[in-house]
Amino acid sequence: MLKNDLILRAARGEKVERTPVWLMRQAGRILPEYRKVREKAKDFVAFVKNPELAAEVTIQPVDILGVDAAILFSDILVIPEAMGLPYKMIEAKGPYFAKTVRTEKEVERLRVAVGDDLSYVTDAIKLVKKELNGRVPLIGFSGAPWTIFAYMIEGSGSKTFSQAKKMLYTNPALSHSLLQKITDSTINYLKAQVAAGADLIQIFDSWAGVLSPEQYNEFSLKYISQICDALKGNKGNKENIKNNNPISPILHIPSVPIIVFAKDAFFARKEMSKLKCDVISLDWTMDIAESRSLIGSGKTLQGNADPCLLYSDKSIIKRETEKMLRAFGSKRHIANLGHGLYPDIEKDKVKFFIDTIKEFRF
Ligand code: 1CP
Repeated sequence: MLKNDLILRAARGEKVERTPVWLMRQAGRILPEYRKVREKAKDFVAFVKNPELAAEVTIQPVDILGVDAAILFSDILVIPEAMGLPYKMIEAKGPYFAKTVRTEKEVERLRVAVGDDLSYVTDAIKLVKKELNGRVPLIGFSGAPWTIFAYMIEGSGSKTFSQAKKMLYTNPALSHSLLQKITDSTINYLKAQVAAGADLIQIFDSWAGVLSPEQYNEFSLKYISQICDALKGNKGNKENIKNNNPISPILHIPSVPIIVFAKDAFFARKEMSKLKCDVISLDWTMDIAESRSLIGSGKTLQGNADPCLLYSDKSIIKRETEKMLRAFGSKRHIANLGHGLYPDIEKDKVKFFIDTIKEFRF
């Protein structure tokens, strides 16, 4: 039993006493305590693969910042690695893949990941759940297939992801077959996370904003939709079994709330309202009232303060945070930032932002 289930209730549209809050990248470099644990691992990938260390930094923001949920410390890039494309995290630069995928042969060679390939993640989830002992829910996550595809083709981060987009234009059939392999892997992975104890799931589509609305429907939303369907009611599962797809046959996992975060995809908000997800996460460029009217009242909204707000004085943080809470209203809102915390934001300001939300009453 969870002692604090505010986020789960808010996600399902049930009554809450106050707006719940957690922050993207709360388990990260803004905490000196995180940096200390990180030093114990050889590098970022070794850190992610160590369930004890991953569990420790997952719980830190619950103890130190007082957030209403933990998010598993891991990375979206564990999926390419499980499919056969290992990555490195280069300090101050970001991810780097020695091998990328550009040809039919290279797509064929990739495997569909199954839950067991990522047992270091499910082991970390089990440790976190034990250690949390019901204090707050645990959020599991994955990248959206498009965002994972973008890293696998590009081989690193990019401002434009022009190589990944080039593949969409020059070989849409190959693009679809790679996206399908990533989607099947992601479904297996998320099911394993839920089976291990994740209480809700967030899908990060960090590079949604480089696509046109039409491309977004065809190359991203279609696959996010398959993931939502497979996690809810196992519809995708039955279809996959019928079509002999290599999807893992875990049929009985609880149906957990799903949050979809598509950064910069202001153009897709109406389409996203048709997904079988419970929560849509907004970035700070998306007007709150307009988003509510496009998405309707059937979903919870999450977000959407600009992380840079947390560089300001406390009086401004308080004023802007309360303005945001009023704009979302008392129903169906989970407070968060519009994207992850930046590493140089002061921990004290982050705590102040969280406390402002927790103390606010309508
Ligand atoms: O050494 C470090 O500490 C590196 C910083 C770091 C951290 C703390 C990276 C490198 N990843 C993470 C953890 C992480 N990544 C979490 C943990 C939980 C939490 O939010 O607290 C999560 C959810 C992610 C997800 C992730 N990784 C995304 C999606 C969210 C987003 O930020 O848009 C993406 C795009 C990545 C790739 C990635 N990992 C790390 C970096 C620097 C990047 C982005 C690189 C780029 O610019 O393309």
